[in-house]
Amino acid sequence: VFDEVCETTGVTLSRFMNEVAMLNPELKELAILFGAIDTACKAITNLVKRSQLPSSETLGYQGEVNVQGEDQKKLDVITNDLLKRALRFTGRLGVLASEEEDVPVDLIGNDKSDSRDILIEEGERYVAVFDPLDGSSNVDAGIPTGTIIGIYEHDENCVVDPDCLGDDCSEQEAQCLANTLQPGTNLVAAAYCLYSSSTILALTLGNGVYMFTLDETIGEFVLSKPNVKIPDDATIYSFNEANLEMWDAPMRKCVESWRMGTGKSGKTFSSRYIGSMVGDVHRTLLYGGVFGYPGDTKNPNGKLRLLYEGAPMSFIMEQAGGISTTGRKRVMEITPEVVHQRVPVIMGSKNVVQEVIDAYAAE
Ligand code: P6P
Repeated sequence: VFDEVCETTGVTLSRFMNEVAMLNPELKELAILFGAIDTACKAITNLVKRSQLPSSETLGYQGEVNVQGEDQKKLDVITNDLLKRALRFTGRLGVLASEEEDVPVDLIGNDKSDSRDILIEEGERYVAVFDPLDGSSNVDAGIPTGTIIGIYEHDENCVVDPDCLGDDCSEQEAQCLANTLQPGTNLVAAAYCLYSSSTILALTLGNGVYMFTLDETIGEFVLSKPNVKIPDDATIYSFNEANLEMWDAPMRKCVESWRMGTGKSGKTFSSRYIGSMVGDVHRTLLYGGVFGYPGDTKNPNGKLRLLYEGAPMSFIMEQAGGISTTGRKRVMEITPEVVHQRVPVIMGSKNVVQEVIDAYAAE
């Protein structure tokens, strides 16, 4: 039945997750989490679409700077709170980490501002890491943006006493921090939601990649592409070539060979880059090719964050039959030392990314 339902385009995301939970009882709580993600992404897509209306309250800057040192746009803050709240009220989360938070927010009694009690379940199962609105600086220009989410199993040793104080609290928070620092190979699920000409939610539970398109006439995500597989070959590369001179030599050589048609395929490539990871990765999954943000002399670890950008997107890419590497190492095998650690990412069609791996190996 799982295959039948999960191959039947048009089935809603909630029906899909219910089937998954019925056939895999141990994933019941994951299905509840995805119910919250479903709702949150519908709310975020509305906020993004309406953000350009003159009457919109969500335009412009919050007037704060986030832990990345970036000017926080109002939408960053609103979408972060929205996703945090949606996930929190499932009661299935022990800890979460977000690009907009400077330490993981422990959900056990940590935020008195919530009017309703936080449902506290013994031994919460999951840790969520997310970038609530990746590429948010593109919203004002109507360029696609996205939400990226990774879900790990939760180590129940990570408990923060709601009445803890001072050093005792920071020690407990440190324990929670350590709990979110898991390699991508520990991910039990990953998803992104693309806010573009369509709103598309792609997810993997470790058994293939499933894409759902928001049908606004019924207000539901419906299965549109079951078991997505990225083409093994294609002639599209997607990098910010302005940084080319600063890249590692093997990376530079590969892009130059693709441009000149002297790479393995013998064909010249097209360049496609929108500066919004979810949009660039989504196109790469469907059309093939390679997306990357390599390390360079200015930023040896590139720009993308390992925990809530590189690892979840690599999980989805690998589940679709692609490869995701730093050039020297599989992105999913890297254990973060700090929450906001950056990582070089080159991901896409296996025969194209293999050229990059071979070039680094030959250096
Ligand atoms: P650059 C958006 O700010 C982002 O984090 C990713 O979504 C995107 O892939 C990358 O940065 C773009 O960076 O330096 O090319 O503008």
